Amino acid sequence: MLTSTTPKRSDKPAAGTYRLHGSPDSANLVVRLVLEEMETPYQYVPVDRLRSEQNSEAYLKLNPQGLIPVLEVPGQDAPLFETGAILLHLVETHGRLGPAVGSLERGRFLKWLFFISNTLHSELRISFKPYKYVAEGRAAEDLSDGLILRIARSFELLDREISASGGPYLMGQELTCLDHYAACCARWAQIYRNDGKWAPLGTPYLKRMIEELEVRPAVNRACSLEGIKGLPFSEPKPVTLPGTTA
Ligand SMILES: N[C@@H](CCC(=O)N[C@@H](CS)C(=O)NCC(=O)O)C(=O)O
Repeated sequence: MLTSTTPKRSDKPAAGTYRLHGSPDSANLVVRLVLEEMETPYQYVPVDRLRSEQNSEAYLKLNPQGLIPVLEVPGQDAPLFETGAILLHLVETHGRLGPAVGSLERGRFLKWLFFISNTLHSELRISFKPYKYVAEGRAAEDLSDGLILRIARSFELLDREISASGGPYLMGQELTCLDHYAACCARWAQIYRNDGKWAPLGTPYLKRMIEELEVRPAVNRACSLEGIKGLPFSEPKPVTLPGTTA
């Protein structure tokens, strides 16, 4: 639930209010989906990627990696970065969108959260910007193409897990933050640099899951705040606002 927009970065966080730093359709989308799903108030602080604001002195104090998102959390002694860590913190704080510590399903939830964050999301990022790792040109194209095969395999594993859990979600009947995170990865895998190289056609359980998510009011709210039009996960279109992931 968005409370206000464009506060200055130097403002102190209002008591009890999260501050989400992001840019349209960047990894902050995952955090925004979860905050909207939890109906938790937050302020959104835009980071202008066109002006490389994520590398400004002020932003590097929030995340020394110069990466989006950051969530400032009242009551914590430092801003949070890393999407997976932010999700885990929100789940634990609000007792929603993930099984409780000590529950039977907790380990299963954790392993898929770390899988999405460490493997799927990481490989997607590298496939988008291979030139950060190898020379631009043939080597970069080969790296990106190789990763797309691995990413397709990761989506197959998620598909199998949804099937094994009985669906419609990764953890079975309960919606968790895993579903929002996986759906965003499916979105990004279909657009941006890898356009046309992967589609959720061979993963019917995953496809059905992302279609279920698309009709949720929280998803509609989050996507419209990110400038995402149409069906965000099953028929994604790149955002055309300045400062997007592309
Ligand atoms: N491991 C990080 C990855 C975050 C990430 O890759 N953020 C991208 C936007 S989607 C970013 O900030 N890119 C800016 C840059 O590379 O300069 C996380 O999970 O939060």
